[in-house]
Amino acid sequence: MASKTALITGITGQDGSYLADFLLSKGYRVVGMTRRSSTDVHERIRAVLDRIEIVSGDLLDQSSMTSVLAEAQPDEVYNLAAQSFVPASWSQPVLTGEFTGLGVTRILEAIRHVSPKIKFYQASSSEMFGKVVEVPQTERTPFYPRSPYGVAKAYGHWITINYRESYDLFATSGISFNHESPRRGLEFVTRKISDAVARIKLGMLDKLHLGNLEAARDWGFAGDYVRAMWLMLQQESPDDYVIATGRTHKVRDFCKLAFDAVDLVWEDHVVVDPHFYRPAEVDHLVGDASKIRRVLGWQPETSFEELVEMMVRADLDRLRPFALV
Ligand code: NDP
Ligand code: GDR
Repeated sequence: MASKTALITGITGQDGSYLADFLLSKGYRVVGMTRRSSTDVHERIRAVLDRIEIVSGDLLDQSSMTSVLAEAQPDEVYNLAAQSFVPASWSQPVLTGEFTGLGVTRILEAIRHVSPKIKFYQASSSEMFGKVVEVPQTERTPFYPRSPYGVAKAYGHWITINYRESYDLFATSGISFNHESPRRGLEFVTRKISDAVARIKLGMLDKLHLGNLEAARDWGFAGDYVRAMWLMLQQESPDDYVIATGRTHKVRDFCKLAFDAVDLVWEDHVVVDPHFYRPAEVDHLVGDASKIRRVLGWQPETSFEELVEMMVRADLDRLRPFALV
């Protein structure tokens, strides 16, 4: 059987890089869409660059989306591209709506016109639950987003369902809770902590400034979550699934484990800085992933403790060559 072709938007991001690794291991032809940049943005996919194809397109540009699909002729499209940093969505609310919300419609329109047989995955988010209406959250929990990002994702989620129902597209939405890795962007709290812990251990930094230490999240490992995305597109019919571990931890728990991993005491180094507080916080986000466990047989394989350890070790290895001592 000929190998399948997957198009990944957001391939230069955390999830895009793990998904590219995963699909290559399954024998896929992988095409990644990137937007033009004056600098090199391929750091996370450097190891696989010679095994994937890169095409140029932007979620803001309808005709580029159509051209990318016509050129790549994919069987599956994974829409991972977005403005994904929640605080930036307050400073750039309109742009976030354009990328993260309307961008989904642009891809769906391109699919409808170029090849309606394409299977489509939309990266929806637990941020849609925001000021939660029930705990834990399932596929049927009503949304109450608390940031322009969450509002844009809710639009992307519903337009995916609307195109499935209106045009009979194989369009699915994975409602992912937070997932992290050594490839996580440095501005997100987990990576900010693991990077700082490594710097402090290596004598390159003394203090780590954080915002709300009581904030809690359902944190999993990105490598486990891209497997769930793929599984969703291997089914007979499209459906939506919550992807989560079902366990939450506070930012202070992450700090403690991360500093423990290098035999340091977190209270000696962490400074609470109101600068990192948000205009509105989300409440008790914790996912009920029983549907994806039951229907697709998916479950996370990496524990919270293993994740923290993995991230701290990776940052230590990365930074050690730059340490003075
Ligand atoms: P990242 O921020 O690491 O990656 C985002 C990607 O989107 C980058 O490749 C970026 O490209 C690309 N991008 C941004 N704007 C555009 C645009 N206008 N046109 C084309 N590409 C663009 O995110 P993650 O990998 O962590 O997340 C992947 C997706 O999953 C996102 O949609 C995110 O909102 C969603 N999500 C993530 C969760 C998580 O915990 N990680 C949880 C729930 C949902 P560039 O390199 O050029 O900036
Ligand atoms: P989140 O991730 O907003 O959940 O969005 P982030 O890691 O930014 O924040 C998690 C929680 O940590 C608290 N926090 C801090 N956050 C940051 N970034 N920096 C700090 O210094 C800090 N101190 C405390 C925050 O207040 C927050 O409560 C991620 C993104 O990947 C989204 O794209 C995705 O949709 C959701 O996860 C699910």
